Amino acid sequence: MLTLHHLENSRSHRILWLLEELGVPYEIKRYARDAKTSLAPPELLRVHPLGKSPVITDGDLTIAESGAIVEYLVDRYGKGALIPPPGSPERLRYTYWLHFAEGTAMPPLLMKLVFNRIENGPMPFFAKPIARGIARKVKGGFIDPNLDRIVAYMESELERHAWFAGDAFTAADIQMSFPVAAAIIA
Ligand SMILES: N[C@@H](CCC(=O)N[C@@H](CS)C(=O)NCC(=O)O)C(=O)O
Repeated sequence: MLTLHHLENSRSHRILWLLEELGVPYEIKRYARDAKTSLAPPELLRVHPLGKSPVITDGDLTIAESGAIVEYLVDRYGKGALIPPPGSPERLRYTYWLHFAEGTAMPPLLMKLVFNRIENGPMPFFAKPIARGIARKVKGGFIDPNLDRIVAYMESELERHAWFAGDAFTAADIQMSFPVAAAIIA
């Protein structure tokens, strides 16, 4: 039985969604984040050396990295579903957005989360003005302009096509759902 090692409030939701779309039987093992640090619990380190989620186990295989998991599931269980035909322009767009999600969109979104925490998190009063000054400078000078461009690009592409890869819903839309949701609250 395929097992999804699922961390609450995480990228793992995409894999849950994909498994449901594909109708693959699976079991789910849930992990809670540390209440203070939001980090994954150490039990996940027993599944994969990086201790992050999503990660799946399927027979002897352990597969981490959501893009790799999406590729594996679509290839192994999809029977051609949720992926455009090989050689089509849509297939190239599918591959592009599958990688774009973690390669281009998530890094500045994660940086924004970290610098928001630095700006608003608790710290000794004398360090606050310095920390806030640095956080605002990094956000204003680097993170926000990058994010604005990324979001404008995603929007312009979705004005031209109903879905990221073209006219049909694919696994690339599932992969892109996390950065889209993160961009809304960033
Ligand atoms: N690029 C990886 C990122 C994996 C990742 O960072 N997952 C986060 C959850 S969204 C995590 O496990 N965080 C907890 C931790 O780092 O302790 C992927 O797409 O699978």
